[in-house]
Amino acid sequence: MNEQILSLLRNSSTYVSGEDISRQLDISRAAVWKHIQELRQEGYEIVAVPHLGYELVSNPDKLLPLEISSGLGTKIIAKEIHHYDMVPSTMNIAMELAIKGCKEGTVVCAEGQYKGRGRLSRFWSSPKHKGIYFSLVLRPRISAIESPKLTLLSAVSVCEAIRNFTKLDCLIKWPNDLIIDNKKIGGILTEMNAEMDMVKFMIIGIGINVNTPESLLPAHATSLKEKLGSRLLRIELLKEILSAIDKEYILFSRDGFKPIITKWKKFSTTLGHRVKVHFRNVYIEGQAIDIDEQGALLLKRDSGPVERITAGDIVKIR
Ligand code: BT5
Repeated sequence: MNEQILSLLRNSSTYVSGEDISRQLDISRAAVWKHIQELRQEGYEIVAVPHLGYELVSNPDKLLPLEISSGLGTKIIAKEIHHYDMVPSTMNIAMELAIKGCKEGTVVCAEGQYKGRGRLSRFWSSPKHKGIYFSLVLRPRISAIESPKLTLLSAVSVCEAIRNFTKLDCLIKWPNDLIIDNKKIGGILTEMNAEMDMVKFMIIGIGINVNTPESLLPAHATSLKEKLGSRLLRIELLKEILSAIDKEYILFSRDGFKPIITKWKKFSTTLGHRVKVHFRNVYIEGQAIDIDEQGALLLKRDSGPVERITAGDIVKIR
């Protein structure tokens, strides 16, 4: 009902009377008032003028489901959206929903996280109302070994969305870092549940520093606001990201992984460079020469052989 009232207010260039709302939606005047109060509590600024009615003055700077869905037009992604104020991590909530059988494309987003996490349980700084933090449930028909493909697909989608939205030169550092001017502005965390080697579901966690001051971020991190010099509407960027993932995911199901690799290579800040890979106390150095059709990094070692790297952190040497 709140959604319908918002839509009436949005579609009117002037005040909408309580009587009109009550008649059009077939609810009592008291119910209209109750819903207006609820919307105000969510942060919508709605003025009420006696004898004239209600007017929507401004939308809240929150990632509210009503706002995300409005005009989104995706086919699979974000048909179901759960929004929270502060949570430990959106990953855990999405995991519980997925286990209970939620719809593919379900999104869990939060205004802030106090235990936001990266890979290997590293922390993810998620200050309230500053960034975009969400987890997405996917049920791709792939084997567990193919799961890195979805990390790369997500990275390509987010990178494209940021480039379109901000015109900044966003790049991808293998496998999951979003980079602008050598500083990290976002990251992707993929967790999955597989059975008999087939993926049952995957949770894609995405964190982007949008209006975050560098003082709230670790060293080597920055935000879109720091780069652009002005604040961005988080909700608009989130919508752009969700649309991009929807598009890439549908293409992936139809045409396979090749088109994603092509795009990934275009945005890569890794390929063609000498890098050091670190994984579980092992360091390997070499030339990052390619990505294979499963999304693994191919590293040519000085001693000759080409190693296939499926996980780890890399540092660019030159
Ligand atoms: C990542 O891990 O880059 C994946 C981050 C995924 C975060 C999202 S937010 C929504 C969802 N819910 C969660 O709880 N997580 C996901 P990794 O590559 O391991 O990078 C972690 C490292 O990045 C940390 O060790 C820090 O050095 C650095 N870091 C922490 N917070 C950062 C931030 N906000 N921006 C840039 N770097 C950060």
